[in-house]
Amino acid sequence: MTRDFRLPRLYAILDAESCARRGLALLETAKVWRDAGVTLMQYRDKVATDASVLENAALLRCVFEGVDATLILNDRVHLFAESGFDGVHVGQGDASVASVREVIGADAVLGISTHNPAQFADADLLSVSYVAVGPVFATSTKLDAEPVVGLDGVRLARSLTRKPLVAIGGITQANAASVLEAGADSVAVISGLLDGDVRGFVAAHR
Ligand code: 3NM
Repeated sequence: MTRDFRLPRLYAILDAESCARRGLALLETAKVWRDAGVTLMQYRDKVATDASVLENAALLRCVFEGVDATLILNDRVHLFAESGFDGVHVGQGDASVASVREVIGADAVLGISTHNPAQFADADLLSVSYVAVGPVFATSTKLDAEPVVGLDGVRLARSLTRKPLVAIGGITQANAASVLEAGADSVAVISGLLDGDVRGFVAAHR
């Protein structure tokens, strides 16, 4: 499945804490997103135990069974094989990309977060499947977010990497088009999906 991985314009991030804060059940939210046409989803849970993450990963796989969707695990590289997911997404503070590749193998999808020009340029040389740039706009989802890079940051990242480019941070249905116009191939969204109209978002960026 991962060999012909293509980045859809909407990259949905199912963030457990963001769901819990809104009183939304994780699996029910995933089902709504699946039914709305989401085809790329990252499962992000910064606080749960490994056992709980694996349990949810198995359930999420069931939710997307029979759907041509790509499932990405946030961090927890050591759980990748057992998760049955298609890839992992790592941040700058995590293990080196080379060591992550060794664990997950050459065919798995691997994404990395970047926040400044040096990181955009460095990421172009790494064996990653895509580069994420952010935060594009202010976000209250990630408390330790780096400074906002803005649309100019997206343009700069686009000029510094040939990798597929994912933009993240404060993206909503209202501003997604401007982010894509700035050069992103895909927009990664948490709040904009939990608080917005997922079906409309998917339809607008098919
Ligand atoms: N990473 P929302 S910003 C998870 O800049 C994450 O790398 C970011 O959430 C980065 O769509 C962010 O609710 C939060 O703004 C995105």
